[in-house]
Amino acid sequence: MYSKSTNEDERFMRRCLALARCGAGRTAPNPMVGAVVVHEGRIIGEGYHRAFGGPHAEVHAIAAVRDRDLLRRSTLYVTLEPCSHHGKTPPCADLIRRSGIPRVVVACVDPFPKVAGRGIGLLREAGVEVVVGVLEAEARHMNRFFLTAQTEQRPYVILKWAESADGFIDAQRLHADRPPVRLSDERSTRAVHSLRAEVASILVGARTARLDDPSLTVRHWSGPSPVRLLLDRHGQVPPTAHLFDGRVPTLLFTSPSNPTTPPNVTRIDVDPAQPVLQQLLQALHERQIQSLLVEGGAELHSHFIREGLWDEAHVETAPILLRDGVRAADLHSEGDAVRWSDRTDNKKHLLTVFFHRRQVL
Ligand code: AOF
Ligand code: ZN
Repeated sequence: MYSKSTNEDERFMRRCLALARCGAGRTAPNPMVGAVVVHEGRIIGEGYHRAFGGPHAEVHAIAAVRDRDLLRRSTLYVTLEPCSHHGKTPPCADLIRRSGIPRVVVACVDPFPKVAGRGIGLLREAGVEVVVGVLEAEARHMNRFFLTAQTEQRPYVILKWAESADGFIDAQRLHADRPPVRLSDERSTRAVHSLRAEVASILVGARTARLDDPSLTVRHWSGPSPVRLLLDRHGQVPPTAHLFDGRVPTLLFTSPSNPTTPPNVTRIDVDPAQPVLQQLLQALHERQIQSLLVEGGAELHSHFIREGLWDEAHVETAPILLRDGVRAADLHSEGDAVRWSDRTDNKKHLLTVFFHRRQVL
């Protein structure tokens, strides 16, 4: 049974999306999910998935309804298809069926293999009217890390770099003796740190680790620091680097021929004869790491772009002339972005976001 959504459906789904976001940072590797129960245009129960392993959004929303008789005349709104499997919790589709709720509005189907349409199927078989696709784009964007892990079997990859007004990055490649030029300002640094707080892992290459000695922690924003990743096939980064300070877990991707292992790392040997980035993404996927922020350098970015292994790029353009370095335009053209949007945050910095062709949006 397919029926149409209404403006009212969108209004209540928007509330579900806001509720879902309350779980941000605590649900991974599970999705963020929000739900409301509506009776005659009024919300009578709401809830969200609060933390990994805990009750699902639908359970909280239905439990919050005081007058249980109203359930038989209510609509349940939920940002993700209700589950049909026995996981850490029993199936929500069963709970909904038993509660007598006659109508369910869902934002997007759950591609998780144990669910994948079965939740909706169970409800329809039980005679529940199910509407799918209300504010679907918003719901998919919110859970793009979770969804990419399910459909692509790899983490969602975000590339991030800053370039000069004349289109260069990494001037140190040519002038290793010069001190690094700071392209970011206070405001864009905060934006980067807020992005760091959202992702599960951050990667840099050996060159960047050596020249910039980054900590890759979240300092100018609140939130947990992601797992740090270093790709250093030949062991070029000194053991005194910040990445090895033990303050946040670090995974080192290197080759078996590298004789040294720096302190405070989990070492993962990659086969140099096989595609390295694919091995790296596979290792992250196995650890249920669903998002990766690549912070450079230029060579690492262009590898991800050339292999089509990215989903989103955050490019900051600074009002500085570098005059030489690696041409950022090379990354742009390799990126072959199909959709882009930009916004001027202030007169100085232009933050540009590209989306990859295989976007999950
Ligand atoms: C959630 N929260 O609100 C919904 C989810 O191991 P379990 O039992 O928690 O099941 C996890 C799966 O259930 C998850 O991957 C997703 O497919 C589905 N729906 N999960 O954690 C929720 N509705
Ligand atoms: Zn569930």
